[in-house]
Amino acid sequence: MESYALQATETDLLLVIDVQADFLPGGALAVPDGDAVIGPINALGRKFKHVALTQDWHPAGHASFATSHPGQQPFGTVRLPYGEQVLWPEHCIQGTPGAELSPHLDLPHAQLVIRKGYRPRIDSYSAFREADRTTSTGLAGYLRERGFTRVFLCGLATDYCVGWSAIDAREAGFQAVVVEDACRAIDLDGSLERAWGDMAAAGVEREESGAIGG
Ligand code: VGL
Ligand code: ZN
Repeated sequence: MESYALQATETDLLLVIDVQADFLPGGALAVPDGDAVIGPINALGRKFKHVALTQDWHPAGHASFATSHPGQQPFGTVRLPYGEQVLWPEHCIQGTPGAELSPHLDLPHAQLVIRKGYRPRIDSYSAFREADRTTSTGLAGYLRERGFTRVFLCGLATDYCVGWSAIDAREAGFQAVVVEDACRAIDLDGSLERAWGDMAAAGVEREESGAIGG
């Protein structure tokens, strides 16, 4: 009998972050090597009874798009009422092909798709809380009502949506484990190293998918 460092149980949820066409090769905001997450995520999915996904879901003209700020370029920053915002190429626009979840995900038992970033003036990297740090997506309440105590996170991108979601999971009172080989990063100006530091400080665990049994 194999033994694993961590065992997926009835109170664990696999949360698959933003595995959408625009973050995959050829997409508007392609994460380097982004499609490498799909195999590990599908394998993880077979270990978890409970799976949820997120979908970045912006209206056209969203405040996180460089094109919404005259004179600004993608990957620059601006100050918005809630703080500094990185500006991105237009991506994951509601109802467009770029916003679709990858057809190569094999997670037929997924139970929830949570959409985020749909308010025109607020970005939402986190699956739990928008970038103003106060507007809730409702995910914490959903998880609590269903009795989940631990969230395993994977997907795109490690240093933005995965990292912020993991930290907010901790803040909402859940255990959080980021499955490193099932994530890829954007890594903008040291953002990946910063994200791992912030996650560690928040009590987020870091694990390889091979160490997880189910
Ligand atoms: C993301 C940048 C902008 C992500 C979403 O999924 O990590 N990054 N929108
Ligand atoms: Zn986005």
